[in-house]
Amino acid sequence: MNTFLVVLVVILAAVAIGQVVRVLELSSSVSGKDPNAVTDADNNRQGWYMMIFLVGMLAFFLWNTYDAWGTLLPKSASVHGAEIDKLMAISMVTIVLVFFVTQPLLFYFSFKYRGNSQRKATYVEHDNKLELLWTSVPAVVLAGLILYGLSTWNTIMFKAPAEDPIVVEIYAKQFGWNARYAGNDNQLGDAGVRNIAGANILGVDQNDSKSMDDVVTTELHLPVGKPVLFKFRAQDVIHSAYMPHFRLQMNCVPGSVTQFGFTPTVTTAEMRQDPHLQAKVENINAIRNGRGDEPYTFDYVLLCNKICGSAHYNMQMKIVVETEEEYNNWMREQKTFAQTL
Ligand SMILES: [Cu+2]
Repeated sequence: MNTFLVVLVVILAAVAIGQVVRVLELSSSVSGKDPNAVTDADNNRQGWYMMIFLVGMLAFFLWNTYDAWGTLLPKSASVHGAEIDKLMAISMVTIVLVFFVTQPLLFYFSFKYRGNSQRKATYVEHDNKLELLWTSVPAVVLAGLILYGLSTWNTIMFKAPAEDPIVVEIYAKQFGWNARYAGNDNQLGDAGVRNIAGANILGVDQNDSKSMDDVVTTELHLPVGKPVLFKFRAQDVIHSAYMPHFRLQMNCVPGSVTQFGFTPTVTTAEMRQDPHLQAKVENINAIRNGRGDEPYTFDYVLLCNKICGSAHYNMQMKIVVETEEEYNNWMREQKTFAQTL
């Protein structure tokens, strides 16, 4: 009933506005004026609307940036992450500077050269100098950003391999993650979907001697400051291993192995002391508290960043970055592949 009344009121309001406009048109035709003629007063009003919109838009941009600042990721927790953050910062500063120069000019010119019955527009057919300027300046700036991005990518992806990295397989399937550590020999045994049977959910090859000391886990533990080499595999569809706090993402593709080498620099315990992160966690817990949910404690997380099916949203694995001693203690408690057979 309420909806019906609202629709009725809207329709009647539209009819009423239509009638008022019609009356205005008729009255101006009686007095001999063209109802569609644009007057200087109309142009002035539209010009000032442009300026008001400009100020409102810039104010909204500044408020929005300020308001959302606390939801940004905390400082990077990996060596290469600092490079990615620098690239991101330089790109964003460039974009925002250009925004603050071009948008005010655009709106100000609309205002300054608004219609005026005393003034006639100049007809300009073509201007080579202007064309050259507004083509070459953005081209040079964009080429600079792209070259900088490519060189950052190259230094992260094609650096000399670290000596003796800890080799860990990250295994994706609908819908969950497993990690497989290479064990004492630091070499992963062969694996493939045809070997999947019973508890051997990763399809580790029992006939490969390198498999026996491998360790399959449901949590990812990493010692701080030690180089790690991830080998990514997928069982069914393409997934994407996303570890935002390390500024790391790599697709996991069925039938092939992708890899990424990096070094974590901040332990979970240290990251929990970061002021930016603490403010963020407080904000989350204020919301959770309002709903009567359990409080949240920060942990690094591995998420899937490829929409891979109905439970994609819940595909995550806890990551713990700890001291080498804590890592070794944890590793001693895990079962090797041979022990699970
Ligand atoms: Cu997935």
